[in-house]
Amino acid sequence: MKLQSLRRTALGTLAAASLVIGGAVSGHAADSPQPGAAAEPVLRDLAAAKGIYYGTAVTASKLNGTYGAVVGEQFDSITPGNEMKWESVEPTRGSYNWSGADAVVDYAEAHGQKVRGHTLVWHSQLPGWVSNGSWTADSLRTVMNDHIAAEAGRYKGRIDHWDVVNEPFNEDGTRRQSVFQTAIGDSYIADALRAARAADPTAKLYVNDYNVEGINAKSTALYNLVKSLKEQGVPIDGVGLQAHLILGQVPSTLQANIQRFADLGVDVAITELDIRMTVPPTSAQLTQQKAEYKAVTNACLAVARCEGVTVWGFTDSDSWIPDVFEGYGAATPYDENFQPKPAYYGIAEALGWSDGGTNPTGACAVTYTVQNQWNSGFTAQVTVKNTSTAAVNGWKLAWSWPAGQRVTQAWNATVTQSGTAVTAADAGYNAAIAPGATATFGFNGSWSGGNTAPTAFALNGTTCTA
Ligand code: G2I
Repeated sequence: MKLQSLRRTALGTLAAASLVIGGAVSGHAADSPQPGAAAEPVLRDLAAAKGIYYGTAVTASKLNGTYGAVVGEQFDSITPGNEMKWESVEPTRGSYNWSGADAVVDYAEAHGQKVRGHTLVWHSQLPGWVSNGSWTADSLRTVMNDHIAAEAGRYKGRIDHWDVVNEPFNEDGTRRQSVFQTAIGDSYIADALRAARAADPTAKLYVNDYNVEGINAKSTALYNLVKSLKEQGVPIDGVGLQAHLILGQVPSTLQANIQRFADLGVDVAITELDIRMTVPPTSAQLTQQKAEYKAVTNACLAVARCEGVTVWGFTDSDSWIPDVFEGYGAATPYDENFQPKPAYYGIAEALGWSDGGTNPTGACAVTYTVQNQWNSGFTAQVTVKNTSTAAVNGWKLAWSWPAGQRVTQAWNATVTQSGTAVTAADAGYNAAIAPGATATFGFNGSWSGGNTAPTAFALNGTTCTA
C-alpha cells in the first residue's frame, strides 16, 4: 500500500524573482490563485497524496534564485546530477571533496526533501586513478569498499535511496566490462551492496540502469540479477529504471516490467526521466510529450512498490540532452525560462490534478500584433481565442521573448516577467472565455536590437496555435 502523507510543505515563492508590472501582484498561483482560476499544481504535494515522491536531478551550484525556488516548491526528492560521483568526491585516492554533495544534502534537509544518492560504483565519471589502475580483485575490492564506506558513511542516515551500482549491463544483457567487472568479477555488485548496507543501514539500496524500462534482454538480465541477489540474501531494496526516453518510444511494457520487479520483492523507482525530441519542438510534439510524461507517471502509480519518479533536470536549461544528442532537446517538464510546459501539466494530471474544467481540450489561438513601434519602445495587442468546445474560466498566457524585450506597462491583464519569460494573467473581469470567444489585452514594452514576435504561446500550460 502506498502511504498517505500528511506532511505539508513550506511553499516557496517565485514572486521574488519576478518583475511585477501593472499594479496588482500576481504571486505564484499555488499561493494566491487568480479569481475563478484553478490553483497551479504543486507536484510534491500531489505526489505525496498519492503515496509517491516526485523528484528532480539538480546542479548544486544553481540551487538559488528561480531555479532553487522551483526545486524547493515542486519536488520532494532531489538527486545530485554529478556531485556525488566518484570523480567529484574522491579525485585522488583517500582525499575527498564533499562541497557539492554537502550542498545538495543540506538543501534537501532545509526543504523537507528526500535525497537519492547517485552513485557509488559506476564505470563512468571515475577518476583516472581508479579506471587506469592495475588491480587485483582484492586490491580493487578494498578501494571500492573504502570509497563506499567513506561516502555512504559520511551521509549515514541522511540519504533515502542510494544508487549503489549504476549501469552494470550491456544492451544484450551481458555484464558491462567495467574495471570493477574485469578485476573483481560478477561478485562486485554483491560486495558493493554489502558495503553500502554496512555504511548506512537505513538507506534503501538500489541498482540502477538505462534501457531497462520495457521488458527486453537487458531488463531481464537485471531481473535475474535481483532474483539471484535476493536468493543469496544480499541487501538489495530496489531497482532504478532511468527512463531516458525518446518521444514516441515509451515502452508499452513499462508497467508490466515495474510489476515483475515488484513481484520479486523489491521497490522500483523511475530515476532519471526525460523525453527528448527534435528541436525546435512543435506544439504537437509538446502535446505528445505531455501524454508521455503522464503515462510514465501513471505506470509508477499503478504499482504499489513504485516509490517515485525523478526527472533528470526539471528545466530544459539544465538537461544533458543537447550536449549529447545533436538536434534533440526540450526533454524536461519546464522550458529554459522556468515556464511549465505541457509535460508538467501531464505529470500533475496523472497525480490527480485537474484544471477545474478550464480549457480541457487545450485548443487556443493567439494573435500578437505590434501596433506601434519607436526607437526604444513599442505597443502590442494580444488576442487569445478559445478554440475548444469548453469554457475557459481563468487564464494565464505564457510566452518568452526572442530578443530580450521587456514589458513596462500592461492593461486588461496582469503581466509579470522573469528574464525572457512572460506570463499574462486575466484581469478578473475577463477571466471567462466562452468557446469561440476571445480575450484581448495590451501592453507597452521596451526593446533594443530587435523586436521580433514570440513564436509560441501557452494558455494554462497548453500550447496555442500562434
Ligand atoms: O548521461 C546521462 C545520465 C545517465 N545515467 C547516469 C547519470 O549520472 C547521467 O548523468 C549525466 C549528467 O547529467 C551529466 O551532467 O552524466 C553525464 C556524464 O556521464 C554528465 O555530463 C558531464 C559532462 O560530460 C562533463 O563534461 C561535465 O564536466 O557533466 C560534467 C559536469 O557538468
